[in-house]
Amino acid sequence: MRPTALAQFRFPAEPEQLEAGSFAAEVVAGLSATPKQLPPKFFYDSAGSDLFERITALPEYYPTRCELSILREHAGEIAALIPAGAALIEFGSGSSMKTRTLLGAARELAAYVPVDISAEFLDAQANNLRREYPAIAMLPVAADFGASFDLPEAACGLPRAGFFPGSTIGNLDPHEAAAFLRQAGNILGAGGVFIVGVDLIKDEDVLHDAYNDSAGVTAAFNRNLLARINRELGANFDLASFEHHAFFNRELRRIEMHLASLKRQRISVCGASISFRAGETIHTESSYKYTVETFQCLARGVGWTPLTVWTDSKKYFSVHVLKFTGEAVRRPQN
Ligand code: SAH
Ligand code: AVI
Repeated sequence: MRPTALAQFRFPAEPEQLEAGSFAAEVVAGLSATPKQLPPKFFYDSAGSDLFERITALPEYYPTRCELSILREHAGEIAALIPAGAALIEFGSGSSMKTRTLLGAARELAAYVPVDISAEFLDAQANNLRREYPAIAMLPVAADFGASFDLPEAACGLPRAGFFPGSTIGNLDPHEAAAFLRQAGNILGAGGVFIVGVDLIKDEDVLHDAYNDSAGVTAAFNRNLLARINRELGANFDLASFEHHAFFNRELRRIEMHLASLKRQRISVCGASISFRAGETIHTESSYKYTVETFQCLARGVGWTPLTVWTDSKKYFSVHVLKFTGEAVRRPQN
């Protein structure tokens, strides 16, 4: 448990006394809202990152296999788009498993900057990558890619290319996705190339099964959020009394994940008392699905010109190559 979390646990605070933007403040605000919701970025502590890795290997979870097949098929073309001596900046890098297809092909890459919110997991992955690719400077950044963050100094003067696989962009609401793409344009600069993986709308049974796997790993990933709140904020969630729900919301074109309370109950977290009706849910994640056209339209709206798009043989997943043709506004330190 981190010292700040321990302090909050020992000295229950009024919600307004919690540090703005902190895990504690966002959790209390999300659980006090109607309907209850928590940002999906909080899934990813070390345990959550491990569980996500297990999800990627599940037979039902097609996105990882489909995207990898596209990246393997087009690794040479993608590598050719990355300027010599560039820094490759990846947003939400996780285990960097897919990036290895590019690191192997882009021989003249100077640096790799994996950006991830899961700090311990990120550090461990960076150490593995240093051993595997000694010629590339590994410059991990533990940060929320939705907020502004500084690039490591060693990457500042280099040309840049961006990578955002996994359809992690689908975990952002469309207005957040647009704001994120705009900010990525500022980071990558005028003419910068961005490779973005985006999951496609498809048969609803395929979508449903991907988020309701028979081994229950996605359910454990979802519940880990409550376990993390217990661990770090001293809350008293009884995990067995919350059920994993995941379904496709056709109107909004998104999978929604929820945790549903199986009974009427009250929990306490950071001095706040949160009551649940039987059946009431916490909305923990949306995973938006796009068509090639709806994603390109979103990107165009914030200054990106689509150059190429590839899909896998089943047309389940897409990998887009975008070029920033909007006006870049660079922060002084970057
Ligand atoms: N890119 C990998 C991992 C995808 S899982 C792949 O395609 O397999 C999503 C990753 O994004 C996780 O590693 C998670 O820790 C990270 N992440 C999610 N929200 C984030 C945020 N707001 N800021 C930084 N990293 C985030
Ligand atoms: C990281 N992200 C794109 C995954 C997704 O499919 O939305 C996270 C995930 N949630 C449940 N399973 C996987």
